[in-house]
Amino acid sequence: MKKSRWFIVGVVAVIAMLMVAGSVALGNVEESGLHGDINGDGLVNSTDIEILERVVLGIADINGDGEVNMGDVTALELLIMDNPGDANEDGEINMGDVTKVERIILQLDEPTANADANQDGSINMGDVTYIERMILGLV
Ligand SMILES: [Ca+2]
Ligand SMILES: [Ca+2]
Ligand SMILES: [Ca+2]
Ligand SMILES: [Ca+2]
Repeated sequence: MKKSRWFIVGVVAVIAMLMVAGSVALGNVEESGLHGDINGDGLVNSTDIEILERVVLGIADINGDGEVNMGDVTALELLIMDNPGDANEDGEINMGDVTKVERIILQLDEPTANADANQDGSINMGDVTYIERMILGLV
């Protein structure tokens, strides 16, 4: 009776040790996952680099030439600039742009490409009205 109880204690101890060892191993995998194991297969290798490249290129390769470089910065700048009505070029069309166009008309600010909201070639009250209509969703 005494012997079998010690046997059970021994087995429980071994199982406990295995569980601890297992969780430590899992902890290591999770740790590596935080540092480059993008597909979560427990390895940090060229597959993860490929996935990361695909994600980065998908988001950041603005001009679609397969590389992320200064060309994409320029392309993104052009995209932002080619947004008639976004006079202050912050990526949004709102009352800030109305104010910006008014300031340009009053010659307080330098004209910006996007200030010609209605794209008729001049920056005037027509563009203020146009941006207000854009904000209201009328155009
Ligand atoms: Ca991996
Ligand atoms: Ca590119
Ligand atoms: Ca704006
Ligand atoms: Ca105009």
